[in-house]
Amino acid sequence: MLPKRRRARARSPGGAAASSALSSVLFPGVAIYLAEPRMGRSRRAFLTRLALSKGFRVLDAYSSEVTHVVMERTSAEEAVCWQEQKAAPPPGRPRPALLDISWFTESMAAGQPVPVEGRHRLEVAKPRKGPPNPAAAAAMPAYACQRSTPLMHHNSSLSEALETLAEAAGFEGSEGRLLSFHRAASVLKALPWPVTALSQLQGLPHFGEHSSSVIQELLERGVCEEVERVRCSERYRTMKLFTQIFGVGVKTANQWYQEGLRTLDELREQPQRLTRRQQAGLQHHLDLCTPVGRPDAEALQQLVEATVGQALPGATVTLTGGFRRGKLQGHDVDFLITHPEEGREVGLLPSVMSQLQSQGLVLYHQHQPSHLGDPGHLARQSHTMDAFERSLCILRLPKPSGAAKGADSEPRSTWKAVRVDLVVAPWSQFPFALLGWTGSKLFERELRRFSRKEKGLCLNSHGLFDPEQACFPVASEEDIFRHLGLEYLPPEQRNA
Ligand code: DCP
Ligand code: MG
Repeated sequence: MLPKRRRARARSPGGAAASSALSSVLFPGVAIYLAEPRMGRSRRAFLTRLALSKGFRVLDAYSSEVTHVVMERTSAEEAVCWQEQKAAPPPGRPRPALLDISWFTESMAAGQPVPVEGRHRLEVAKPRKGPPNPAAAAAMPAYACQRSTPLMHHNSSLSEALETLAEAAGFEGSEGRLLSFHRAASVLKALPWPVTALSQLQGLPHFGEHSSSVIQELLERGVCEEVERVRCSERYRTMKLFTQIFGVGVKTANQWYQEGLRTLDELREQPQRLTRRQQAGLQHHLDLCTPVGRPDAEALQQLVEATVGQALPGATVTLTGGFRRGKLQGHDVDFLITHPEEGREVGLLPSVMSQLQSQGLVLYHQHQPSHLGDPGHLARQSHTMDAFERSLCILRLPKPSGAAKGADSEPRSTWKAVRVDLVVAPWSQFPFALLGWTGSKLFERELRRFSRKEKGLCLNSHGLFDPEQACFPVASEEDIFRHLGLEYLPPEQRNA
């Protein structure tokens, strides 16, 4: 611990650097509050500057926005007492994690928030029999859009097990089971405390017999046999391998599996069977299955913004998808482009693409024209496809100089392939497009199901429509939540 702290201290910047870093929050899903009692004011100020300089958000006052409370030389009992004196968070929003300084120093050394583990928590020293607040279980709303789901939560290993079963069900085409497991996993993500006993699941929505028995086994034995069996199975591993290829869905992967294909090399031997997209996906597979980090997403944002700004001054580029929800990594980078004068965005994307191509940055792209003019398309209910013009690309992202050489001085590739989606929305539909492209996928499905079942309205990435297909006028995402009678959830609380 100490060496890490020393390293962190050695790297700490002066006051000027710290204040200039205030504007560049790299981890919007994380809001730190350094609790002072044992820390002392000057140490707190020092740690604040350090965190700000590394792109963390540090709040000066305790509020419902705080996600991580960090304490030093404080016992679990004291920490819990301290928190109980604070105002309870609004309904549906979890209490922040109470963490020892070790989480903070490790995160500073890593240059990003490290996952919260049991050893960081100040609660674990004082295990409880039931949930800290039994009313929380009863009050857990059924739809993911009615509750906050932060990126970092208290039940990762349990939710990951259920998500493996969800994924495996999806591979078998069993949509119902896929959704059941995903919904149960998502409830765990929203819980403000770690589940330590099966009884704590009582009263929680979406916990049927199957999901409950998986959790029971995990709590009692540390592993679940069914999950382990699935993870090791040839079927799951092959389907995962194939569906990770750009342009390959469950249907194609299953067909290949049924034909006895098992490896990427076997696919490469039959290029005539592959679409152009799949060929590009296989060609750049190694890069594409390496997660894209936030710095890469930001570099791409600058590139896309510069190109779009040159092609059409006044047009805006918004980073959406997982990165907007505060994720540190993603499988691709999603951008939404618009222009405040409706209609000006028409024709923009082809000129942006040819500009990128002339710079040699496009390894693959497929342009899909807009279907916004198709009759009846706008009010159609679909959780995946919208009618916006888009370009699904693989871009060539130059690596920062210095990254091009390995420790052994062997020259490495100076660039890497990254999946990028560029989507163009007309200004009037932009809030719906932004909401639809921010995700998570389950959050979107739940929001649309809530609109339909509870409000009798159809929500998609183009609008919110009443039964006569009239669209509600909106100017922001907040307006959409308001029309639906939902409390607004910022993107970093949509990690359902
Ligand atoms: N989306 C959509 N229509 C598509 C593709 C995606 O409406 N044809 C939505 C679903 C997601 C969001 O856009 O909510 C982003 O899709 P991704 O698949 O990129 O998902 P994430 O960005 O959340 O995940 P990752 O971090 O792995 O990229
Ligand atoms: Mg994405």
